[in-house]
Amino acid sequence: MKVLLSPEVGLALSAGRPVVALESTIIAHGMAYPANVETALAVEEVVRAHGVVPATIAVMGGKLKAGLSAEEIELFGKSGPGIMKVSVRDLPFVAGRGLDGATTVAATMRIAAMAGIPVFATGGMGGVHRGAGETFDVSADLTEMTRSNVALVTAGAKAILDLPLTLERLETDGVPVVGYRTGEFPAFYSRCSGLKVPMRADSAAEVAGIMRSKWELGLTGAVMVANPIPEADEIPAAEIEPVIVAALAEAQRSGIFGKDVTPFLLGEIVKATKGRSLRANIALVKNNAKVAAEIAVAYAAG
Ligand code: PSU
Ligand code: MN
Repeated sequence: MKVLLSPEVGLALSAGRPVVALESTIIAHGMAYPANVETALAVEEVVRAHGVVPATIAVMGGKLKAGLSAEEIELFGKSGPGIMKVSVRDLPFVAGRGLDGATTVAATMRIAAMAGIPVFATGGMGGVHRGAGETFDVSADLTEMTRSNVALVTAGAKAILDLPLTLERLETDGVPVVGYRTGEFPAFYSRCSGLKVPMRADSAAEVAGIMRSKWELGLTGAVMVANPIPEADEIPAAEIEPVIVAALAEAQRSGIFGKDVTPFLLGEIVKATKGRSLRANIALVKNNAKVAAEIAVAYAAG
């Protein structure tokens, strides 16, 4: 099955010009309307400001699409949870049934790799959930990191997760975790987690070099670029941690499990912080888009 490219994305790819992939679960399930649509459009503008073409990825009418129009982004944002959250395991279902789907990091990575888009910006990727020893809840984002040749720019991993176990899993899976201008693994809302990254890069060109080397070595899978939230927008870990603990308890009380866990927790945290976590989330996504655009330029320059 081929990926349906928008004319702009198709032209850029065939000319070897830089493109950055963006996901759609964050639009439909990660934020509420209208902040979700405003953020998605603003993130595309950040990418364009670097002379790079944004390719927001989703499934529409069963077709895998790279490059959505503003109207299509509006549709995903307005429909919100009414659109299916589609990870890799769900792709055959939405494609086979001709349905719409908002793609997670995992599904977006796969479609980006199929389309030949080597750089992808998200907010914070999924990982090993707290209590995974009991629930087995480990995001398919991690599995896909071993399969798709894409550099993923992410603000570490979401603080709602078990970050030490997430890093252990990435090590086992052979995924380079590159701290971008930092020696510390960022924790989504916070710049610091108390955990070290195994390697760092201080420029987009250095990241591009690591990507090229990984794939020239014949190693399959992603390079993770761990990019901390800007200082002005961060919520210190000590402040957000009790909010996360309360949200996790509420999820358990409400019997939330499976794919609903992450959207539920993010929503609870926005309510409890009166929107401060939403502002942090928006700031870190834009910051990831900026770094992704710089990496895409450096990678395309070869
Ligand atoms: N980053 C954000 N907000 C989000 C996500 C990432 O700032 O909502 C989404 C991504 O689509 C990611 C998903 O793949 O959360 C993780 O979901 P799960 O834990 O169910 O794998
Ligand atoms: Mn899960």
